[in-house]
Amino acid sequence: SAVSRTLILVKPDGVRRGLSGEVLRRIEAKGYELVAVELKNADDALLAAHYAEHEGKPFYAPLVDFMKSGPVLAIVAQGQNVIPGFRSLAGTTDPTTAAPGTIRGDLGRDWGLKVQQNLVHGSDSDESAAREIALWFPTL
Ligand code: YYY
Ligand code: MG
Repeated sequence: SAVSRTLILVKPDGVRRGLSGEVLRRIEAKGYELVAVELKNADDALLAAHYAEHEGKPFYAPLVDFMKSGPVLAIVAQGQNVIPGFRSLAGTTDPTTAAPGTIRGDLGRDWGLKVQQNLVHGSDSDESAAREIALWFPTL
Protein backbone atom coordinates (compact mmCIF):
# COMPACT_ATOMS: atom_id res chain seq x y z
CA SER A 1 0.00 0.00 0.00
CA ALA A 2 0.99 3.59 -0.52
CA VAL A 3 3.26 5.52 1.81
CA SER A 4 1.51 8.40 3.52
CA ARG A 5 2.32 11.18 5.98
CA THR A 6 0.73 12.20 9.26
CA LEU A 7 0.98 15.16 11.63
CA ILE A 8 1.93 14.24 15.18
CA LEU A 9 2.17 16.66 18.10
CA VAL A 10 3.83 16.06 21.45
CA LYS A 11 1.54 18.30 23.49
CA PRO A 12 2.81 20.72 26.17
CA ASP A 13 2.37 18.10 28.93
CA GLY A 14 4.59 15.67 27.03
CA VAL A 15 7.28 18.27 26.32
CA ARG A 16 7.19 19.48 29.96
CA ARG A 17 7.56 15.94 31.25
CA GLY A 18 10.56 15.29 29.01
CA LEU A 19 8.75 12.70 26.88
CA SER A 20 9.54 14.15 23.43
CA GLY A 21 12.39 11.69 22.95
CA GLU A 22 10.26 8.75 24.10
CA VAL A 23 7.56 9.61 21.56
CA LEU A 24 10.15 10.00 18.78
CA ARG A 25 11.70 6.68 19.85
CA ARG A 26 8.37 4.89 19.50
CA ILE A 27 7.72 6.45 16.08
CA GLU A 28 11.15 5.36 14.85
CA ALA A 29 10.96 1.93 16.51
CA LYS A 30 7.77 1.26 14.57
CA GLY A 31 9.72 1.97 11.38
CA TYR A 32 8.23 5.31 10.45
CA GLU A 33 10.50 7.89 8.88
CA LEU A 34 10.81 11.39 10.34
CA VAL A 35 10.12 14.02 7.66
CA ALA A 36 10.07 17.14 9.87
CA VAL A 37 10.48 17.84 13.59
CA GLU A 38 10.16 21.30 15.11
CA LEU A 39 9.47 22.78 18.53
CA LYS A 40 6.78 25.43 18.17
CA ASN A 41 4.79 27.85 20.30
CA ALA A 42 1.32 27.62 18.81
CA ASP A 43 -0.79 30.78 18.62
CA ASP A 44 -4.59 31.21 18.60
CA ALA A 45 -4.86 31.31 14.81
CA LEU A 46 -2.95 28.06 14.35
CA LEU A 47 -4.87 26.28 17.11
CA ALA A 48 -8.26 27.55 15.90
CA ALA A 49 -7.50 26.11 12.46
CA HIS A 50 -6.02 22.90 13.87
CA TYR A 51 -9.00 22.23 16.17
CA ALA A 52 -11.72 23.73 13.92
CA GLU A 53 -13.78 20.51 14.11
CA HIS A 54 -14.07 20.96 17.89
CA GLU A 55 -15.09 24.63 17.96
CA GLY A 56 -18.13 25.15 20.17
CA LYS A 57 -17.63 21.98 22.21
CA PRO A 58 -17.31 22.42 25.99
CA PHE A 59 -13.68 21.28 26.04
CA TYR A 60 -12.58 23.55 23.17
CA ALA A 61 -11.49 26.71 25.05
CA PRO A 62 -9.62 24.83 27.81
CA LEU A 63 -7.99 22.67 25.13
CA VAL A 64 -6.72 25.70 23.19
CA ASP A 65 -5.47 27.33 26.43
CA PHE A 66 -3.67 24.14 27.37
CA MET A 67 -2.07 23.89 23.92
CA LYS A 68 -0.68 27.41 24.45
CA SER A 69 0.70 26.61 27.91
CA GLY A 70 4.11 25.64 26.55
CA PRO A 71 5.94 24.51 23.45
CA VAL A 72 4.65 21.66 21.30
CA LEU A 73 6.89 19.29 19.33
CA ALA A 74 5.41 19.11 15.82
CA ILE A 75 6.38 16.06 13.79
CA VAL A 76 5.63 14.84 10.28
CA ALA A 77 6.16 11.09 10.01
CA GLN A 78 5.94 8.93 6.93
CA GLY A 79 5.24 5.25 6.34
CA GLN A 80 2.74 2.65 5.21
CA ASN A 81 -0.60 3.28 6.91
CA VAL A 82 1.05 5.81 9.23
CA ILE A 83 -2.21 7.72 9.84
CA PRO A 84 -4.15 4.88 11.51
CA GLY A 85 -0.86 3.29 12.56
CA PHE A 86 0.19 6.23 14.72
CA ARG A 87 -3.34 6.52 16.20
CA SER A 88 -2.88 2.93 17.24
CA LEU A 89 0.54 3.69 18.82
CA ALA A 90 -1.02 6.67 20.64
CA GLY A 91 -3.95 4.75 22.12
CA THR A 92 -7.47 5.97 22.76
CA THR A 93 -8.16 9.58 23.70
CA ASP A 94 -8.55 9.13 27.47
CA PRO A 95 -5.20 8.06 29.01
CA THR A 96 -6.92 6.55 32.05
CA THR A 97 -8.37 3.79 29.86
CA ALA A 98 -5.90 3.70 26.94
CA ALA A 99 -4.39 0.25 26.43
CA PRO A 100 -1.02 -0.67 27.93
CA GLY A 101 1.65 -0.60 25.24
CA THR A 102 0.33 2.66 23.83
CA ILE A 103 1.83 6.11 24.43
CA ARG A 104 -1.24 7.34 26.31
CA GLY A 105 -1.72 4.00 28.09
CA ASP A 106 1.89 3.70 29.23
CA LEU A 107 2.80 7.32 29.91
CA GLY A 108 -0.46 9.09 30.75
CA ARG A 109 -0.47 9.66 34.46
CA ASP A 110 -2.44 12.85 35.05
CA TRP A 111 -5.06 10.87 36.93
CA GLY A 112 -8.03 12.98 37.92
CA LEU A 113 -6.92 15.80 35.66
CA LYS A 114 -8.11 16.59 32.19
CA VAL A 115 -8.44 14.41 29.12
CA GLN A 116 -6.74 17.20 27.16
CA GLN A 117 -3.45 16.23 28.83
CA ASN A 118 -3.09 13.09 26.77
CA LEU A 119 0.48 13.67 25.54
CA VAL A 120 0.05 13.45 21.79
CA HIS A 121 -2.06 14.35 18.80
CA GLY A 122 -2.23 12.32 15.58
CA SER A 123 -4.15 13.12 12.40
CA ASP A 124 -7.24 10.95 12.00
CA SER A 125 -7.71 10.76 8.19
CA ASP A 126 -5.97 11.47 4.87
CA GLU A 127 -7.84 14.79 4.66
CA SER A 128 -6.96 15.94 8.18
CA ALA A 129 -3.33 14.87 7.73
CA ALA A 130 -2.98 16.98 4.56
CA ARG A 131 -4.72 19.93 6.21
CA GLU A 132 -2.74 19.72 9.46
CA ILE A 133 0.65 19.24 7.77
CA ALA A 134 -0.03 22.37 5.70
CA LEU A 135 -0.91 24.30 8.88
CA TRP A 136 2.09 23.28 10.99
CA PHE A 137 4.66 23.05 8.17
CA PRO A 138 3.53 25.50 5.46
CA THR A 139 6.84 25.15 3.61
CA LEU A 140 6.78 21.35 3.44
O1 YYY B 1 -8.16 12.59 18.14
P1 YYY B 1 -8.03 12.59 19.64
O2 YYY B 1 -6.93 13.50 20.13
O3 YYY B 1 -7.90 11.23 20.23
O4 YYY B 1 -9.38 13.17 20.24
P2 YYY B 1 -10.42 14.24 19.66
O5 YYY B 1 -11.79 13.70 19.87
O6 YYY B 1 -10.06 14.68 18.29
O7 YYY B 1 -10.26 15.47 20.66
C1 YYY B 1 -9.16 16.34 20.54
C2 YYY B 1 -8.57 16.58 21.90
O8 YYY B 1 -9.50 17.26 22.72
C3 YYY B 1 -8.22 15.31 22.66
O9 YYY B 1 -6.95 14.81 22.36
C4 YYY B 1 -8.32 15.75 24.09
C5 YYY B 1 -9.35 16.85 24.07
N1 YYY B 1 -10.65 16.39 24.57
C6 YYY B 1 -11.05 16.80 25.82
O10 YYY B 1 -10.32 17.55 26.48
N2 YYY B 1 -12.24 16.38 26.32
C7 YYY B 1 -13.03 15.56 25.60
N3 YYY B 1 -14.19 15.15 26.11
C8 YYY B 1 -12.64 15.13 24.32
C9 YYY B 1 -11.44 15.56 23.82
MG1 MG C 1 -8.70 14.15 16.86
